[in-house]
Amino acid sequence: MEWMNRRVLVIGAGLSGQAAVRKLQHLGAEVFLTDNKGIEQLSGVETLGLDSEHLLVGSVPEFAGISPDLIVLSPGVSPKLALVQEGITRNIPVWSEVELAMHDCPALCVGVTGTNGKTTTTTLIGELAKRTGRSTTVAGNIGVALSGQVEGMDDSSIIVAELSSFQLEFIDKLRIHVAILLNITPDHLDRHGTLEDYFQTKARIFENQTATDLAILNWDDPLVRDLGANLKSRVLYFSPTTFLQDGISLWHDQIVFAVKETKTMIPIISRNELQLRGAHNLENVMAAAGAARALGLSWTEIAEGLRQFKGVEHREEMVGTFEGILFVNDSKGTNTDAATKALLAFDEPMVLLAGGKNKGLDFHEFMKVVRNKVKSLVLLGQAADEMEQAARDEGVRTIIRAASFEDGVEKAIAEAVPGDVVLLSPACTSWDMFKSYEERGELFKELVRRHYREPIQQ
Ligand code: UMA
Repeated sequence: MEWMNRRVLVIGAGLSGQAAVRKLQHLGAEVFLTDNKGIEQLSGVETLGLDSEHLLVGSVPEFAGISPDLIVLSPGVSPKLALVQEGITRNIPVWSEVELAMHDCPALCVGVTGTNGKTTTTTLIGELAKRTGRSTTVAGNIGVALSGQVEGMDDSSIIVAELSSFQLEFIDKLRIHVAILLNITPDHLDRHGTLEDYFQTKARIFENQTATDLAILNWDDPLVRDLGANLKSRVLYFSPTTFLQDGISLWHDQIVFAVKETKTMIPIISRNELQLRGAHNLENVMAAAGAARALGLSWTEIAEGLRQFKGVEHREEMVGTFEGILFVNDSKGTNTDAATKALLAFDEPMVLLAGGKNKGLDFHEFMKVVRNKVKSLVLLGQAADEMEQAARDEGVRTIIRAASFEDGVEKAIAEAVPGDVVLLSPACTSWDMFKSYEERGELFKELVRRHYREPIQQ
């Protein structure tokens, strides 16, 4: 597209919208930015250099007053918005911010979508991709808008993009050379209406692939598996539950890559060598290994990268094993669903450190899992009373109250013996004691390390 003096309307002035504006300005387009929030609620827009004719925030602008040649949507903006509908009716192209980002970008693009595991898989592929020695950027739904990252890339660059269904909804020519669909379970149905619509939107990640591209699909998810028959690209399946004669799967405890035609089976790594735990992480590891192979790494190089990967910071992150006790930081487990997943990832006896500020959740179902998985529950923060009550109602046996975060960590350590796991997965936000879950996770790691460097004198 020739951009000079094209009128482009960007909707949503968050991370994506602001990055899109910058990219469009760089291309020479005339950019209009709108957001339903007022200027006082938006941060960073003042740095874009837009005058009042082009910065249209706090109310919905008249379509006719802008007459855009193109509309760029932030992922959080629903296509039902009247401005978008009007654009569609008038046959004006509507693009997702990721379409704009990758338009004319020569980099090789690895894209990861699915309901769960996207961030871990994207981060892991990013780490593996760096081992190729090529310039590698990780961006997208992971918290970094793609549009801000692509400048200066060439065909030796690699971009690893986490892609949500929202971002895939308005793609046009976006070509993902190595595209992964991890799994599909109901999510974001308020936006997509039906699971079918949500699934079809995610499947658009394969839409512009060619025969030389690669689709990596989860064999265990019937919806995802069936997609393989109709794709233009080559397909690589993975399965943590079924041995695949063609693809990446488990052979006893080994993750292996098998090719039926040549009757070969290459062991990649034993699952016991991975620092990532839980069946859900096997999916992520297998998909990432497949992508890394497509980037040209040897299986030995891939195994080394997998072995070293500690997970995404604050998400079931392995802090380390001290005196036989494994410490895990899952500070990002700010709701009961996330904390339940973390609990289910471990088979060892567990001490759970939980509590903080409740998001308005009921803890009873969560405490049923705690009763079955946890030997000692250490509670802290504003929600401790409520959590203790739910824990007692559900029959959790050992409940310990902590006066502070530091006290909680010490009490959790005191409860653990070699062979145990001490897990911080609060099921609550950090905002009663910290600025963010990151700050809480950092303190947890620091306190654990400090404890073992300088054991408390009795
Ligand atoms: N807005 C409007 N009109 C609307 C709706 C929103 O003006 O009808 C405005 C809001 O007032 C706000 C702006 O749009 O100012 C926010 O845009 P956004 O929601 O698209 O948020 P961004 O800051 O651009 O962040 C987005 C992704 N957010 C969403 O998809 C909701 C981020 O994913 C992503 O990291 C970022 O782009 C960079 O690519 C977050 C997310 O929650 C992590 N994703 C969902 C998920 O993972 O489940 C999909």
